[in-house]
Amino acid sequence: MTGEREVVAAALIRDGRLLLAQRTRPPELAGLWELPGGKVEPGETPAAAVRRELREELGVEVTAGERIGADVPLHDGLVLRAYRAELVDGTPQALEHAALRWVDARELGEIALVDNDRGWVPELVALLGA
Ligand code: 9L3
Ligand code: MG
Repeated sequence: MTGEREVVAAALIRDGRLLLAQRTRPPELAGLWELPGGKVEPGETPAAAVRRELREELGVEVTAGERIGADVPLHDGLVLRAYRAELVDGTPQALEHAALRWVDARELGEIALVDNDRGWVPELVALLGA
């Protein structure tokens, strides 16, 4: 086996707020909030995966921008990486999540994030311009 499989997570920021999505699964993550995203498919670029995942999960068109924060090693040789995203078309809807929330820097510090996304909070707060 060569290489790791990547999971992308999108930092979609608008008017000083970050979009968070509340997971429904697996049971141990249900109810916790995350940056939306998912696994990069074989042969797919991370940027294309950001666009596809946000289309599937939120029903929006985005462009994927620069990486932010550190790599997060997951189970099974997966690595989680965060990318900025710009909304191009549509209004985010919770198509695969329990709910969505636009949070400011203060709210981001208080909400129950999935553990894997917690390390990005300082970078995200900086982007939110708190
Ligand atoms: N994951 C963690 N933080 C995130 C995302 C999008 C994903 N912001 C983890 C949860 C799963 C794995 O990555 O263990 C695959 O994600 P998904 O396909 O279940 O969304
Ligand atoms: Mg997902």
